[in-house]
Amino acid sequence: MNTTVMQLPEEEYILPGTRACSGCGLSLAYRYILKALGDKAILTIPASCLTVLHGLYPSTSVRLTNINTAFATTAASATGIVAALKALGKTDYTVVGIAGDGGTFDIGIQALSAAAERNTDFLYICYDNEGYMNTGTQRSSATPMGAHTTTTPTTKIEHKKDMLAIMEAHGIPYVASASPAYPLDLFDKVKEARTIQGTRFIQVNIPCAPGWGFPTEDLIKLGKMAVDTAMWVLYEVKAGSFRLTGRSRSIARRGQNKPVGQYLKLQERFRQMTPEQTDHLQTWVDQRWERFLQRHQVSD
Ligand SMILES: Cc1ncc(C[n+]2csc(CCOP(=O)(O)OP(=O)(O)O)c2C)c(N)n1
Ligand code: SF4
Repeated sequence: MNTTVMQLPEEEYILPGTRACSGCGLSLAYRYILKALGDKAILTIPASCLTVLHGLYPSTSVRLTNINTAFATTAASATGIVAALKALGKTDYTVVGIAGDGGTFDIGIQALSAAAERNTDFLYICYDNEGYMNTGTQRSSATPMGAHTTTTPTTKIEHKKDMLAIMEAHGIPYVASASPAYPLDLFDKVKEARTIQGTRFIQVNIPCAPGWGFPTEDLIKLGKMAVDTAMWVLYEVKAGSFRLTGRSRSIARRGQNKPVGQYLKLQERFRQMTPEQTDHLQTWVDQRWERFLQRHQVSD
């Protein structure tokens, strides 16, 4: 699939006026995710910025059926919805669990791993703003090394957990990374995932102005710089076959990643990083990129 802007559905599923911050990367990503899902989707969402975006009962800003579930239970809740639809003989719905990185990498991982191990027929989307943003920017295991958060006041020491690799290791049929800075790539991946049976996992990078410390108008610049520096790599693994996609694919073919320092300097959260920490992060990124390149060449 290579959808063009002109081919995007005109239907909007987010109504004007939400409770998300202005310039929220999640709002933008969600708009394209819902366009790709269409109206035959049932969502289940735990406590997060996304429940805030959806609004307070009895009003909502989203035109799809949604269950607000407990923090640890997104994938368990999705499993229940899948079973209920099966019992009712309804086969035309896509069941979608959507959670933040805290609700995925940390507190929701047990239910998610269990559902993936059973190859439950649902799509799980992790929107990864690299912290517990809804409750005031605490660190999660998705927070990158060197970032200041309210629970890492002298910066985080550990590197970001590789959740995509963990999900791939479950042997599920579809795993992909995406970014709202590349909305057509994101749209195509969600559309592709819809057509596949079994557990599908997509992780979307979400630049978050208040949590990361950048001016709201720089949202797309941040998303693009994350990919240009390989802090975020666009790829998919379909039925075990790996390929870089979009901008990451172009860089692999005829380009070079920008130094991570260019990405770090755009954000307040990295202000305390020492030159040694930056070098350390660059080495980590370079080694990871090299592994991606090797997989890409083997599969290309
Ligand atoms: C069991 C439980 N613990 C803590 C909370 C409080 N809480 C609500 S949202 C949230 C942060 C969610 O972080 P994440 O999943 O990364 O989503 P984001 O807020 O970044 O969108 C927390 C800690 C809760 N609702 N339930
Ligand atoms: S804190 Fe970040 S992710 Fe959450 S609504 Fe605000 S901009 Fe969006």
